[in-house]
Amino acid sequence: MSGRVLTPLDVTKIRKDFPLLITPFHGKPMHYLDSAVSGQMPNAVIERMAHYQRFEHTNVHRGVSTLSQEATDRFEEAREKVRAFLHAPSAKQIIWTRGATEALNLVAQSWGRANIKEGDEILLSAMEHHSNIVPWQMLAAEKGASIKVIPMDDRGVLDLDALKTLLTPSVKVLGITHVSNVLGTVNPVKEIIAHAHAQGVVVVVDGAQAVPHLPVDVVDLDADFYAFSGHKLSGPTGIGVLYGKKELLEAMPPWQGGGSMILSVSWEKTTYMGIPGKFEAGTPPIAEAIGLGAAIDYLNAIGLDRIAEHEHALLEYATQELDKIDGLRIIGTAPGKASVLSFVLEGIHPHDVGSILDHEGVVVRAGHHCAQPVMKRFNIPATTRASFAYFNGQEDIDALVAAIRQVKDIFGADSSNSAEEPS
Ligand code: C6P
Repeated sequence: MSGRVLTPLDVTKIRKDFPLLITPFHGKPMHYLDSAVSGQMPNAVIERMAHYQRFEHTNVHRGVSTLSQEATDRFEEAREKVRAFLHAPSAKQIIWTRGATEALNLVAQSWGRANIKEGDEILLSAMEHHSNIVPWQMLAAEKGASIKVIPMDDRGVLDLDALKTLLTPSVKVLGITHVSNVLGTVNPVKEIIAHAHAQGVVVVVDGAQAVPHLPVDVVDLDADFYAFSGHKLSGPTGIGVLYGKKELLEAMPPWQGGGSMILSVSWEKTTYMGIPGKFEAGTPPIAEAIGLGAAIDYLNAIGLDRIAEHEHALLEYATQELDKIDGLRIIGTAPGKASVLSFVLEGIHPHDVGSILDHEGVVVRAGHHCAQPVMKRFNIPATTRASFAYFNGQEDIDALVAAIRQVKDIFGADSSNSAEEPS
């Protein structure tokens, strides 16, 4: 074991805010290394949501009751917290969605249907999550458009020269993940957006894996759209965000119809609210939005820069320790990665690795991570992925390394009994 990893955060203190993390798991200490699949919520978030449910709950933007007005105020305060978190110019540019997936579908269905036509091209990076592939494929099939892919090298670094060549006049939109959920690559989105804008191409950034790990300024990035999920940001499931540039959002048609998003409805004609209301049909996830606001307060109190520094130190330590294990190959070695560490063990299926780690109290994800084209690019069926958060410490990584060594002992030299990938 190496010496103590020096980081700016007091992990022992932070963990007291997470009952799950200090509760034994399979009779062993819990080592939660799966924040990329979903973060854990601190007590402050859980309690804020419970308080809303117990004492403040009703519907929002409906009626004149004091209760409704106060719930609306809390709901809109949460929107303002997201605005400040993303450094967006106006809270009107923050649209509530169910998650990153719904936010990306909103862009494809609303902006895409209005702006993509036959023969157009949609440019995506080779490391997109299915959420930033499938909505565009559906749109392309509907419109007779086509998809082109920006390649990456064996480290998981995008080929920016290829990007420049691919940015032809037929390209109308570029979808790019800020941070890869498999490789941990932090893409130079500001530079990529500048190249795209030089050709008049609209850029949709999938920020699902970025916002938990690095401060984001959508104005500085000049992103046209930026999407993320609350549950990867220490908030609850069921809430997500789409940020969009004002002029784009205003020009876009609504994508779902119903209550709340209208100004007036008659049999002859319906008129719609302005932004953000026109994109928020029906009763929204109110407690979840307020919970996300509480999560942002919690993270701000720790400090986003300190979180990034902490996770960087953990990632470096984990990389160094995993590199020492014979037969282990890290998938994704781009410089300046964020806190995701995918790996494969020679001759042992990632599902077997994940299961054995689980019994040792080490929670990781094994599979294709909803990024099958990335698996194909690296010619592997799956990876085991450890992902780090501000509540992880050196002991979590030491437990990971010890459990991987145990996997190797169990399988020994003979790995012929390794499981096949489930179909
Ligand atoms: N990735 C993972 O284990 P939703 O499901 O809408 O909250 O997030 C979708 C999504 C979009 N983009 C990226 C880059 C993501 O990583 C995810 C979710 C999880 O990697 C679950 S598949």
